[in-house]
Amino acid sequence: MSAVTGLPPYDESNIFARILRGEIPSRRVHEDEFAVAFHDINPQAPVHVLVIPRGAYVSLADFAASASDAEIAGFWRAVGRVAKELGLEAHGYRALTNMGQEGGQEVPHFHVHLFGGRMLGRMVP
Ligand code: IU
Repeated sequence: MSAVTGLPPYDESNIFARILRGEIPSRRVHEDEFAVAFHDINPQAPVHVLVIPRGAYVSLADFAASASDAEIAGFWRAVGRVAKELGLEAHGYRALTNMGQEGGQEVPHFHVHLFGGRMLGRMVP
């Protein structure tokens, strides 16, 4: 277990690592030096996109603790840019990350969900 995340160390065979390497196809909507974004395979809203850093970080906790300032800035700029490119800014959207077991994280590569395209429900745990 990682002291930082409470999750196992980064696993290079996780599904998003394989998507990053192009071993598994994805419907990419954006890619740059720091981030890649693609449509979620099980969308929960008319627009449901995942934005992931290119770096190998298990979770938000790992990313916040270990990524460089340039990676952090570049990643979050990409999140905002993707939302804008998808036309979500006009009506609003939700950015969300699940962290660890109790946070409901399933894929152990840090990712931010972008939801939009309809009126979203209230955020309740
Ligand atoms: P979570 O925050 O780790 O729970 O979200 C994982 C997401 O990854 C979830 O919404 C899945 O539908 C999505 N996903 C995907 O887009 N492609 C895949 O091959 C797999 C999961 I596995």
